[in-house]
Amino acid sequence: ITVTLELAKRLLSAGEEPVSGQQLAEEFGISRTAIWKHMKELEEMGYEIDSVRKKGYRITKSPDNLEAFSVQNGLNTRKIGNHITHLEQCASTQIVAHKLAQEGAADGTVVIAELQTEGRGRLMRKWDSAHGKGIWMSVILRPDVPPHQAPQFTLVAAVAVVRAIQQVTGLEPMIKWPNDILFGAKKATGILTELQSDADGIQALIIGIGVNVNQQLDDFDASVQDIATSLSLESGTIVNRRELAQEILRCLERYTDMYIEHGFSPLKQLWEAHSATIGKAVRARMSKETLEGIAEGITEDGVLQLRTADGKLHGIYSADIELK
Ligand code: BTX
Repeated sequence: ITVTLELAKRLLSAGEEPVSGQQLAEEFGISRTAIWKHMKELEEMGYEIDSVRKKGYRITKSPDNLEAFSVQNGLNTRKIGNHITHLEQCASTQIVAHKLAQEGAADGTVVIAELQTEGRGRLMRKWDSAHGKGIWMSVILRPDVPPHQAPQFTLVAAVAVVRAIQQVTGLEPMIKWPNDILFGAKKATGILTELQSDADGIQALIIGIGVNVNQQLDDFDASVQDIATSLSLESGTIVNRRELAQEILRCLERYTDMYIEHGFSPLKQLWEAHSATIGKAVRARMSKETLEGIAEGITEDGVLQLRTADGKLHGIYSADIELK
């Protein structure tokens, strides 16, 4: 299987240009018949291959998977996605990414899984991650910022994901503070930022992004069918996960760079432009109390400003928000 995938990688990197069977046979040190057999295997895996007589082979269409090399092909980022670990299945990409980060994985390393058996949300809640239907990925960043700025990365990531969804699908999702991306009242994406830090500051940020892409209603766990939606349900078409994953990585690089260089102000504006929360009457459930009021905005630190009926302005650092 590895040789087969290496061949796919080789052909994809040649783009439109066919590569001859003879040349591939020489490069891989195998016979032309073996090359031909690998091509048949690629076709079974969902690749469409054009074999041009005398000239060679060319991939005209890749299957909808998130193999490292197919996500990297044409990605054109500086660092995010330079290293990608793609897994058919894992408990949670967050767990894998934490481990890789501890072992010294480079800034911008990405972990992607086709299936998560124990995908997680905030506060140890579950994230339903159907096989091959979504983008379940964790991105390791090593920004040189103090730990108290970590929560802002959730907001930056939300802007990146919304812009990528708009770009690839034309849909217009909204952001609900701090980490949900919605269509109407239904959640299409969750973002979870976790931190590895020590006395010297942030060692690594692990940004977990879960996007419901091609689920139909019955692909969701019964417990979330009423509150979840997917890009396919919203658009009525099948969305190319690879293109979307690539665009998310590009946007994540663009907006985290912007944040590190220029601070939160330009991102605050972008965030507010896509916000489903600002100006709305909301209920904020926190661990100790629940407040109701109007969400007036977010501060430069990403803290939600909630004005209660008695006129007081409250800074909300962490809560579940319900739109009333
Ligand atoms: P959250 O705590 O804000 O949301 C979790 C809640 O969302 C659940 O309690 C459930 O009600 C609902 N929910 C669960 N699964 C889905 C779903 N597929 N679609 C819509 N609603 C759902 C949000 O946490 C952060 C989720 C991050 C997920 C990514 S996936 C890649 C990475 N790995 C991992 O384990 N988590 C992150």
